[in-house]
Amino acid sequence: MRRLVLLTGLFVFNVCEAPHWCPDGEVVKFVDEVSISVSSGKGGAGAVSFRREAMEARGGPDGGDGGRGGHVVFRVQPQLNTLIDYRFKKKFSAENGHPGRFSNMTGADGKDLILEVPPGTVVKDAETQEVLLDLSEPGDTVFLKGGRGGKGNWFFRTSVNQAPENAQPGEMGDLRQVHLELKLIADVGVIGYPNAGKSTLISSISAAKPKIADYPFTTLAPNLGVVRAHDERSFVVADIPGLVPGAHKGIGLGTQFLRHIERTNLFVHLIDASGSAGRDPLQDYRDIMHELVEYDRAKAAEEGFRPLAEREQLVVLNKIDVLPPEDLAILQDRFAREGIVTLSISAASHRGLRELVTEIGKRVLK
Ligand SMILES: Nc1nc2c(ncn2[C@@H]2O[C@H](COP(=O)(O)OP(=O)(O)OP(=O)(O)O)[C@@H](O)[C@H]2O)c(=O)[nH]1
Ligand SMILES: [Mg+2]
Repeated sequence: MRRLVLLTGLFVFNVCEAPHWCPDGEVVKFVDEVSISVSSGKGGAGAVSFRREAMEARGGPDGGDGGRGGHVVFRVQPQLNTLIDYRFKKKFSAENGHPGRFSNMTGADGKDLILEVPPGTVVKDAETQEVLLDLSEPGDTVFLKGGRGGKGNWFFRTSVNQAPENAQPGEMGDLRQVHLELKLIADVGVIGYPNAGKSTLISSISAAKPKIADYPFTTLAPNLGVVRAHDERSFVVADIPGLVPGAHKGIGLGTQFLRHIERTNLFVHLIDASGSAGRDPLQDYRDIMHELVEYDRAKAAEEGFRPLAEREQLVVLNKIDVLPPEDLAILQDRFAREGIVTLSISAASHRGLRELVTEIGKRVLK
């Protein structure tokens, strides 16, 4: 179920419906994968040509060589973090070499095909699954060489055959079906109470289709969506199962899922502003912050651990479609008086999502 959705001017895609669950406590990794066919260019043909000059009736051979076909090159581009560009176009070909010409002119080489991929991309044979390239460091790797250009008839002249009429055709390029795989780590983690609308948000800004329902703990494992911001770059958002007071003591689903966003620098802290569950939204915010602080306390001794409560957060009031504007203004003001800047959205009706995605994009991609 992969599809393209045009949403308030943003292109948004799905990556992978089934997160690859990783029970050993590592950061959950999701796999972005695509199959494509790539071909290098055919070499240009050598030319058969003879000099034609005013004072020379029978000029010698002067057919030049054909140019080399374009190579297929994988370029590791650190700014990329998904394989989103290969989701729809499936066939990629380098340019063929140009034929040789008269006056012993060599044909131009075909243009190389440069395939930009994020670091961590593994290139496998689509059929055998054999790993062909493991691309982690920035730089270029020639994957398929272009065919050699054919020799022109100038090359074949000898003392006994001074007017050869033969030239070589260009060598064929290579064609391969490959499977690209990338393990993704979320750039943004969506946290909040159960039913805050975390899965609804991810389904509205990406093509991921997590289960959504009006009961708590609908989400039992993180969901992942890839969002493409309007500037053509993309980022990965993970929806974390809901937290409740006492989660650090194992209440509800506990805080076990927070480990999946330990390497995430930005959180969207989503709050049900409608108060539909009978709770106060500002208190919801404090409750979740308290759970983060408790989580941090338990992890403090771990080397390299960076407290979650101190990470950058976008505090987002959701479900504003069912909140009278004056109540929303009062709520925004209550947060503001505590020094908390809020954004307001309706994940269900898409209000404010463009601004939210732009804001996330600015912070993640800066
Ligand atoms: N009116 C309104 N309802 C919303 C909005 N966003 C989500 N909901 C509803 O809120 C309920 C919970 O939504 P989910 O997206 O499943 O919430 P969640 O935060 O993922 O919940 P858990 O997975 O249980 O933690 C569903 O009934 C949604 O339809 C919104 O913007 N407006
Ligand atoms: Mg959910």
